[in-house]
Amino acid sequence: MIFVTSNQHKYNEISSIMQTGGFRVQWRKMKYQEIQADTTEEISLDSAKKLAPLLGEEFFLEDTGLYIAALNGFPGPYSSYVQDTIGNPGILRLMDSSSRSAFFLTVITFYDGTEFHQFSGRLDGSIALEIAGKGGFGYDPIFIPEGESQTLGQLPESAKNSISHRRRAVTSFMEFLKESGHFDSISD
Ligand code: ITT
Repeated sequence: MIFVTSNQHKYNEISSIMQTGGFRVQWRKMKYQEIQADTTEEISLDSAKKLAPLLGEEFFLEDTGLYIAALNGFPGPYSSYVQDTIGNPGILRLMDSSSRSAFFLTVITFYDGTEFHQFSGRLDGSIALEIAGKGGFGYDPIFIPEGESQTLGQLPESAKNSISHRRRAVTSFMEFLKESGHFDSISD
């Protein structure tokens, strides 16, 4: 199963999760242009539609956003730009000390050679008061998952992969693949 992303961390997480589910992932390292849209679903679908004629075979990609309630969902679909510009210190400066709830949303779009299918996964939590941890990537050092006291940057990779937004999206994706017979298992 081909996974298109420019981000090594995403590839590592996805391949490790899918490997446990019995799927082999092939990394197609590509940076593609993303539209600026209101939702992560639209961005993910638009990117897949543009790549489908270029790749001409089955593949999937995913778009992820961090949605902060007190900032009306910002940075959401702008997560990539915001991470590259103001980064985690900038996000912390935008927040006051109360009302720090947030969630990550991952939307996978799978192209089966004919049609597009979407699978999403959400992880609720809150924005930490300060940057903590060197693990993970992107917003992980400022995000504390619900029920935890440490950021995703402090938790071991295996803990992130067992609860994450990406894990949840991938789980529905793998169920779909198994049910629909799109099988590309390690044992082929
Ligand atoms: P591709 O589009 O090439 O797949 P990207 O890094 O641009 O890679 P996204 O647009 O999906 O990926 O990511 C938006 C931003 O959110 C980006 O700055 C990421 O670092 C960050 N991000 C994505 N997944 C994350 C996660 O699990 N934990 C923390 N930050 C994450």
